[in-house]
Amino acid sequence: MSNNKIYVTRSSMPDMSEYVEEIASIFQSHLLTNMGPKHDELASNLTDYLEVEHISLFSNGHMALELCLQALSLQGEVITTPFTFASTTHAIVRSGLTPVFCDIDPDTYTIDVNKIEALITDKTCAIVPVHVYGNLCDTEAIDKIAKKYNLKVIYDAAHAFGVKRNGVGAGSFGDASMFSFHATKVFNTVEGGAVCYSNPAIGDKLHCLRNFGILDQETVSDVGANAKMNEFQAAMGLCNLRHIEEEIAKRKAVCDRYRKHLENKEGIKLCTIPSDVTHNYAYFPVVFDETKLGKTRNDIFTSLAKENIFARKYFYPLVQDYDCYKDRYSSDSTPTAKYIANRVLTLPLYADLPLEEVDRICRIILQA
Ligand code: T4K
Repeated sequence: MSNNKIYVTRSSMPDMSEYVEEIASIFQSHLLTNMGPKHDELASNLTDYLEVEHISLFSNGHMALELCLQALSLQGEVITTPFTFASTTHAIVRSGLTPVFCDIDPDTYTIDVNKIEALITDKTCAIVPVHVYGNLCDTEAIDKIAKKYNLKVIYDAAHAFGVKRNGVGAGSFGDASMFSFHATKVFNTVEGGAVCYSNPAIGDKLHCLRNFGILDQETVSDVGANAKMNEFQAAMGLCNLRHIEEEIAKRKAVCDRYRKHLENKEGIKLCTIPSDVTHNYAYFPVVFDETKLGKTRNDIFTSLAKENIFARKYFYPLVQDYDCYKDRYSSDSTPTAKYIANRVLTLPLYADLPLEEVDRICRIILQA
């Protein structure tokens, strides 16, 4: 057994010297936070990179999503999926809204657009779909439904940094999209997040909400929070953004290697990337069918862990089964999500994961 522990991911970081150079001016200016020059430079660079009209930066993705829901002054029910990280549902609930869970598509694991309309009531105000693993939702179908029923659409694009369909970036769909820049993401600012939108009025509200609802020194208009991205976070972002193409290319090489070993194997299902999509290779999810393999996902998880390889069951359990929600919801209402959550493993994936380790991981999986 190798003593080297391999985790599901490992944060990408610039050379220390690059970061030190980037933060030198912060030591001169003593401007550490509250939308300083690094923050503004990063916002501008990200607007260009993501090809979006407007962007607001936040201390983390969760606060970005939560404050975005508040900025849109929503009330009532929000249709979303349970196959996601805790943040998506928590942001809805913490904003005083009621999540209504829709099942997922069996191939992309994003919201099943054929099941949305049946969940719409006179209380529905919005849809919060998730581009899970960087797989884009069926944005066209969602758009049609939203227009028909006059609903807002806020995408949880936490995983979709840099993903495009037909050249259109993930930040351009719906009323707004939230990205996460957490340490575990394709692009990180240590912690961080953003909301992209085309209506500048959303930006005015977001800027106010992320800074305690303060409009100016003598006016507090909203019950806001503190969700500002600080200068050291922004500096990390400026460095990491310079290397983003190399980061994504290296991740692609890791994914290609996984595919070479695991594609077309009985009982093993991989996500396919549509030809019109430019992906970011954020995650490598694999669904294991125990009826064909004779082994469960948990058996494979354990076989890997015995070799110091720590894959993750993203996203198990489903949100409805969390202690804080299970009294109100049942995961039986979303059978496809339940099926996938019980069988999926996301395999280790990061830019500098040696390809020989990918070979070893696949050997263990195939032997199991
Ligand atoms: N929506 C969705 C769909 C999301 O997936 C997330 C976050 C959000 C919203 C909210 O965005 P943020 O508020 O986080 O910006 C991790 C991340 O903490 C979380 O950001 C992410 N989703 C989620 C899918 O994964 P955990 O609890 O699994 O993290 P943890 O600490 O177990 O880390 C996983 C592995 O990453 C570690 O084994 C090693 C590696 N790692 C971790 C950290 C913290 C590093 O290499 N460096 C690090 O600094 O949630």
